[in-house]
Amino acid sequence: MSQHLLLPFVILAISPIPGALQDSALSPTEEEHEDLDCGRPEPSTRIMGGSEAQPGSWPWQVSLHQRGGHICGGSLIAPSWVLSAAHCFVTNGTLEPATEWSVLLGVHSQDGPLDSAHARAVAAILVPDNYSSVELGADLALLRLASPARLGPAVRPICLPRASHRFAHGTACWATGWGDIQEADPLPLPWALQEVELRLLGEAACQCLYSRPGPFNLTFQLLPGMLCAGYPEGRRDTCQGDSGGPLVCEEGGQWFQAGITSFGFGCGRRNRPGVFTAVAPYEAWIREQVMGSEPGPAFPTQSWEPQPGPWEPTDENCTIALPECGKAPRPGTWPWEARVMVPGSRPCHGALVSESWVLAPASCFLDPINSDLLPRDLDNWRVLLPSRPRAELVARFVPHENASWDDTSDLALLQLQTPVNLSTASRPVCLPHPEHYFLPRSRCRLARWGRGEPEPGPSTLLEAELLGGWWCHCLYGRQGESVPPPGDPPHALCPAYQEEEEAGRCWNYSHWSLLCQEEGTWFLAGISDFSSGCLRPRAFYPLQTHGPWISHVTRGAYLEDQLTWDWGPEGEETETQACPPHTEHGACGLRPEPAVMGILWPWLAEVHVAGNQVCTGILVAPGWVVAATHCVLRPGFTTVPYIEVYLGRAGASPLPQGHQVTSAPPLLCQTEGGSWVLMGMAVRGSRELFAAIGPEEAWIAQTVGEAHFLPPNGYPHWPPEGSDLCPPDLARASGSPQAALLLLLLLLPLIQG
Ligand code: 4AZ
Repeated sequence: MSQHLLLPFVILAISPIPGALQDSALSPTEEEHEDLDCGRPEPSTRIMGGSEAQPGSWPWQVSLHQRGGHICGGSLIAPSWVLSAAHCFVTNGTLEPATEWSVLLGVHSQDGPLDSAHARAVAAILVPDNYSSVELGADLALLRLASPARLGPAVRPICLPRASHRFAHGTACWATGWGDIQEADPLPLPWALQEVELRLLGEAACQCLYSRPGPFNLTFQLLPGMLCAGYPEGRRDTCQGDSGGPLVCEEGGQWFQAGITSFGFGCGRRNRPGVFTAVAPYEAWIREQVMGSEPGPAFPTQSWEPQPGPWEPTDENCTIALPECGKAPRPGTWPWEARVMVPGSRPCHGALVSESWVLAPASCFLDPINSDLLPRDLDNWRVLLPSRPRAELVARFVPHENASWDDTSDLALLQLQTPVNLSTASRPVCLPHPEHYFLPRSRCRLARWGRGEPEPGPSTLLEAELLGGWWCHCLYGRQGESVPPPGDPPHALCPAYQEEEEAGRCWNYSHWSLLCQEEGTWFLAGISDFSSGCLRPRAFYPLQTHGPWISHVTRGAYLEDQLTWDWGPEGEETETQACPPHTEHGACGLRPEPAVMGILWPWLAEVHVAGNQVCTGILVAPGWVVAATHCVLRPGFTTVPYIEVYLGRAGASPLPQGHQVTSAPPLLCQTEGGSWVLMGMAVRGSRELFAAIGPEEAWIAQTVGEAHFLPPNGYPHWPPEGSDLCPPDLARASGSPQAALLLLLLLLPLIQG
């Protein structure tokens, strides 16, 4: 609620104006009518995604104040009556005292002079007996004014529909109010009344949209007495602070109030139109409450039978709106890729986040010596977007206020002088809402960011898979760096990807952004800095905490709700866990240095995948080798690539140029009897945590037939801690990441190296 609207002038104006009753005498024109004239703004005059209204164009709109601030909207329906929403006045099941409230009439800007505005005290608030909460309906209230409003050009009542009144689906109606312009983004000064055109949605169409899991995975059952207005694609909507205000539709030159702003899931979200209390079904209740009041509200008869419009499908199967952001023809071809060119510096890579705004690291535009902003002659700045023939001009540069000292806020927004028409070649990337949860195992990609270098090898090197928050915390902790335990929102995102260190330098010792995919839609999930060097997994700063800042500045960035909710067999990763114990050399005391040349483990296999990648396999039977799935199957590929297996030479000979070595070492432990046992395969992105082989015993036995297993409970011998073998907690330590193993059937006589 917009409690922040503390208007000094209101404190003076809210007390009933002496002589208000006399002031309220109807104008001669209005006295001539038997019924109250309603729904006609002065003929001479004339929210989210809306615009400022013409002063006086919605003369029935009132502002309801409590303790000097605007809380809700309302509509004048008769000189002494205002219609609003019950939830504005009921807290924890208790109706607030009428004396706390005042009604501001004829107001446009709540910051400006009071010109045509006046205030009235509230004598009574009436709420239907069956109102309990917004989701259960009957969200309406009547306010009886302590003295009648003074009607005039800026203060007139709206017409109410009779119970039999039908508003055609698809009708363009208008909602008005002083509410937030986006979620958690209050209307800025001068607090001028906003209007937005919304289309009435049929009950079936609205229910269909709300039956699809959306924000917070929630669905909602629309009830009789509710109506929906808005658009499947969202973006235009009412928001917090608009509640109680009217949704009005014009019929034959007269405006009728079809709805009262009640609630919605967020504001302007896709497939989540605003929910309104339908006014027509409450004709009898309203008449009953205002009985005896002269003049009462007007319920004009509907002048025409609504015909189904051409837009209205006879059978309302619903059109779910799909995301407009984050669609890429193929990974790596990013339609949001923006290069910012500033004279005298190298191009800076950023991302298009709306039709008019590009997000990029602020550090591109900071003086590296003193962290001051570079001279800002925006005239010479240019932005290159994919498939746009000409460079875009830059109109505004907005760095994040913490950009120069906080790496997690190293962000700046650049406004283009001319908005781009979105197309398949140029479209924004989706940004996550603060409550977004990128599921472990999400498919991600690294993308160039800032002055980052391009990757030195094939683009498959940029593929990544997200680790769960706990693994991120545990793995990082082992490397002397701290990543806090998973939080909400998360503190870090850890993607596991391939990275080979070249001459002590890792290739991505550079800025990167992290794109993560959900249902084929790409989100800008995180950004990295240089500080983490070659540590694995690289921790990325989540971008979701910056969603509100980006929306606030851009007023139209594509924030998209979480699209994937399948937690997988391991369930939600929120309960407290403990990191597995580890020794100096890691969970199982593996030596960090590569195997000494010349020592050949007879079961080690070199698995060559698609001619350019090598990972380790283990011979478990004469015709079978076990390898980690992630070595062999690349994300997105459904077919098995061409694979060759070399035995008896693992690590012995140098690899041909251009081969990438995938880090997936097996974990071998020795039994008391001296035999070596394959205990696990390293999880992606780690050399220290292992997916246990044990749980896969049945699958391996069934597939291979002839593999040798330890007898039940035949655990290997565990030497004392500190030695180079496994600590007893291994079974627990290695059990959590899902084992992802692949058995390779060796078809041909083995190629001896
Ligand atoms: C509110 O909290 C509110 N987008 C009003 C309308 C909507 C959401 C919230 C609909 O007052």
